[in-house]
Amino acid sequence: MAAVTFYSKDGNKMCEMKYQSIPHDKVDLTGGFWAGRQELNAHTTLWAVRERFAETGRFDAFRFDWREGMPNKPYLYWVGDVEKWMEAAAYVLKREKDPRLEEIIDRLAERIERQQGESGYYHVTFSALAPAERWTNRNAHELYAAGHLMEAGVAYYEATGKDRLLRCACRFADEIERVFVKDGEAAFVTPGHEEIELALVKLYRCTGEKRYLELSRFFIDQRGNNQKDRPVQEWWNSRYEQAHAPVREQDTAEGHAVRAVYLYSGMADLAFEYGDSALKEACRRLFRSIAQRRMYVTGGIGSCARDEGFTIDYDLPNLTAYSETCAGIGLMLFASRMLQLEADSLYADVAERVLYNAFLSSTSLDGTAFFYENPLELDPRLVHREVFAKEPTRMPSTRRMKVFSTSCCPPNITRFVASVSGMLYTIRQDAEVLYVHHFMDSRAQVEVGGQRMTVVQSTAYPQEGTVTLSVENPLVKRMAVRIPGWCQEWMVEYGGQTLSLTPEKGYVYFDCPREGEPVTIRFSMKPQLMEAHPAVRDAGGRVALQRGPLVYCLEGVDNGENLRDIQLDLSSPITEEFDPQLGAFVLGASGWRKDPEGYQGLYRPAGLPRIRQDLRFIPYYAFANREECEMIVWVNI
Ligand code: FUB
Ligand code: ZN
Repeated sequence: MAAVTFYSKDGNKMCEMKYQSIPHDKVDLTGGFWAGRQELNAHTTLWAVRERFAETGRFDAFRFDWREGMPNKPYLYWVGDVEKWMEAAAYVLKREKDPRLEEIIDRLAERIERQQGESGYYHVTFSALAPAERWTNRNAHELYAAGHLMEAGVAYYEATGKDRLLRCACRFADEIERVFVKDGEAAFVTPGHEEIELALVKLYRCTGEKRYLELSRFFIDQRGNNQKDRPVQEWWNSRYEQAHAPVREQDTAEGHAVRAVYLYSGMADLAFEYGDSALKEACRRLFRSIAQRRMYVTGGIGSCARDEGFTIDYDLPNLTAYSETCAGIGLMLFASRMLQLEADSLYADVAERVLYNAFLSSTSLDGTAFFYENPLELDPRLVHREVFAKEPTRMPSTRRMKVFSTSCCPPNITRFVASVSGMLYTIRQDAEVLYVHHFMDSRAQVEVGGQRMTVVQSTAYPQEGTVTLSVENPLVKRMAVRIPGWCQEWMVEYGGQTLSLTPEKGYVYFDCPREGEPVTIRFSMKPQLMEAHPAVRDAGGRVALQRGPLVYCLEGVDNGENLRDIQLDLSSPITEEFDPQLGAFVLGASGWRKDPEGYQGLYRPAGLPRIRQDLRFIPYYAFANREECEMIVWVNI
């Protein structure tokens, strides 16, 4: 049996078994839920983000002609926002030609090349407005923007074969190597906001230039390990940027959540490339710190708005949940990389939880507006309150917005949706096993030893739990299919028989089906009540409803005011009804609430009869698409 050719030459040298993702451009989404989302993303979301970015001056910033007194002063993150958009556009271009997109990117690439000058340095704020301040401020996002330039350059080259943007990225990487490694000229050693670490690995895999991989390792090894780096803000300690200890010694996910998961993704990449077991172990601990103690039932992470960060174990407040969209995306990136280090369904279970809940909720159903924060409870009365205190507790927005002043999330969403099919499969290094991590109606081309096998998934997941897998030209010995952590009943059928299988670390293994003889997997989608660990204060005495991977919520528009007062009747049957407008099942149940009649004031003796109420649950991802109203995930019992 031929082995898989790994991304890097070193990948094949490792003694521990490794797994490689089947890239998104080899996995076409052919129908169903995700093909629809990708279509909306390519034709609506990508352009909506482009228009908002144009209106707010983000594209013009690349002209370097902003002067004091003009509107739209270029801000530090802007270059990264546009570079993420370019990456998204490149992924769309991989699937369909669009000269308009190429024109936009080609123009930007020409400008970048021209403005880079001799040095290769590039940043819309510092190159044009404050050249003397280059590399003086660790929190200035220069390396973050460089990372996004690298990701965009690689994506555009792979989509079109045009290498101008990629060459710009390489020249910048060379300059960064000079400044940080060779000359040590910068006022700091590691970036305040991680991103460049994982981007340099991509640049290395694309160009084969080992110096880029080593530069990534330099930044990872130096974090929390040198005297020159200072906390990025005086009032934050070094946990904020994950520099409280050398990365191999870190046990808990700390600080700014987006920074953290971008770092951990880079660490996992390096563990893969170098076979670094200490890094891999640190990644395993950090992933479990998130998944087992610091993640919402929706998969959202980073519960505190003040520093956009993690706090302590089980501190997962609902109303003030931050759960930034980019943090959810970063967690999925981290999870996908962990699946290249070991076949454990924990990673895909977490990625799926984020994908169908905290990530999907970020985008309006029409694809044009976005949540930055994804809370688990909303009360417009609190969000809009006018109080005397200067800074009352921050409440997440009740409505999605078209653009933000810090608009990192929208382009991140569009690049992620455009490349989501890259999460579906990994193949074991010895090409013996193909792993199926996620279920989307799709057709994948898997290359093994110069030959090609096709894997077709037919499914209406996540609405229905049946997945049919067929293989053309089988080249692997076995397949391994994830049994989702939420699934209590499942079966695998082949050749008219139900196979007797026992999951190993969440996967069932069976012989690769012969051509023309599909395997059918059936997951029971029966709605389930979920409860949280007793230490999660805001879920105490409450349950959440889940059907398949989708977490549900109650909205005021269906269920009236004061959702916190509602009590679910656990003995009531849960009904399922397909709602064509939502494209999803809505769930019905019965409960009670206090009768508001008869209150003289705030309080009265308890024990008066409650009134019955029919309850209507919708998928969490669909909340806030109708009128502004309350929303709640964890419901009293
Ligand atoms: O700093 C760039 C982006 O802005 C971060 O990733 C987000 O969390 C927000 O702080
Ligand atoms: Zn964001």
